Amino acid sequence: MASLIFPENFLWGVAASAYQIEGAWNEDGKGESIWDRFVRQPDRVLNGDTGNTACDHYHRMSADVALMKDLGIPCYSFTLSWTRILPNGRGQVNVKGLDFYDRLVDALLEAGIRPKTTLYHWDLPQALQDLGGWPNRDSIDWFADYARVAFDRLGDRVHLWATHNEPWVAAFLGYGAGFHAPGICDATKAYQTAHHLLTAHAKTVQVFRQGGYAGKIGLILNLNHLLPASDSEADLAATQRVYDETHSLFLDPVFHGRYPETFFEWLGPHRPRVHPDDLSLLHNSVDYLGLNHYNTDTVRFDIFNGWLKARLTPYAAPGWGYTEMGWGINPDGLKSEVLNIKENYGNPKLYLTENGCAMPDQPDENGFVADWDRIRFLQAHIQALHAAIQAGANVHGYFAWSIFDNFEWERGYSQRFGLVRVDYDTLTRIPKQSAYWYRDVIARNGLTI
Ligand code: IFM
Repeated sequence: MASLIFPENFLWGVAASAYQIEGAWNEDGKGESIWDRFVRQPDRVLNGDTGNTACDHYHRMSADVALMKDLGIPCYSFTLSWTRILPNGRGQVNVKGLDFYDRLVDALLEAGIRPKTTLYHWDLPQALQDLGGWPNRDSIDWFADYARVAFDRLGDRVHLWATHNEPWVAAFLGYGAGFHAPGICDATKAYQTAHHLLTAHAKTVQVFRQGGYAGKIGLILNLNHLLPASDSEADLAATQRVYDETHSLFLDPVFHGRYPETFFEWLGPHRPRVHPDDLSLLHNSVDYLGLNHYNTDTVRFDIFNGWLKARLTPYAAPGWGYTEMGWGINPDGLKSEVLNIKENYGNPKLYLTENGCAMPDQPDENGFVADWDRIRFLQAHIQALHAAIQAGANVHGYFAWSIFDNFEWERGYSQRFGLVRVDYDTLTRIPKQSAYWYRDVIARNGLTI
């Protein structure tokens, strides 16, 4: 047996997002978001599921925090619902909405759990979508103004902030492929959205820094690992294009102050409009980078597949298979991604802000799930992260996705990522084996393997 111990003060946590767990979609003055609208449209979400109730966290918040305390969780990463705070996205503040997050932060601190707060996890106010949404350049100011309201109210107690979670998803699944709200399929809008999300992030960081709020602020990116399907020139070039869209498009402006020019040439008419000052605002606009990592894909040239002319196929490493999402498991992919950030982007301070898996959980007669497959996944990824740290990566924390089973977007409730099972009929929470296993990892600050 060997022990893999993490650095002192390494931050262990769990993550969840507002729309996926809160429910109470139209209570206490909350406004409509693009997801509230999207789920009501036919055939958008599997089985017609909605986040109307989700895990009912809005009403069960105190008990949920108590459960996290029991499970020994040191940090809880949650997101704010923009329309709970500003029902129309701007203008009138909804006091009851802000009060909810105020109570949540107080409850966490009281329980000895550090709050980590993300401003945007895909639930744009519908009123702002009606004005054009993220493709409208005004979205930069809408977002920064909303962020200021959140900083003013919570900034005395929340000292770890993120602007966006996975802007690639918001831009390309929301405005490009249309699988996510607002369900638009338009490549030009998708790339413009990516640029506006980034610039809104940078402007918000400027507000944070100039406002003298205490703490650190970062950006969270989903970086899947990519492997070319072969050494052919066509597959290598296709892999580079997918890398550029998922990685360089977000990392280059933040860490190098530029966009990937060759990729922008490839985009031709879809190339986003960038104002002269945007890149200087973006350069060095994070105190830390959040990395969400789940899976690896191989990439093959495919002339018929989208504007990138690339086809992705899930890749599972030898001895591993696929999760319920169909995602390929390859723990080494995590190590490669972390080391890529270290080597090519200046070894910034990094948190592994999401990692986990949907598995075919089988509850026993008491609702208990002995999820050894999830434990094996988590253990291997934490081990890979440890190896990256040993190789010099500047990693400061790990967050398991997710504390609860929850609403998995277009797949509804069909996918269970939680350390804690949620019975959707009774809304009872039942910690799985993995929750107790993770409690031990946290207590030891590492793994025994
Ligand atoms: O559930 C999502 C989350 O909202 C963003 N990151 C990936 C998770 C699993 O798909």
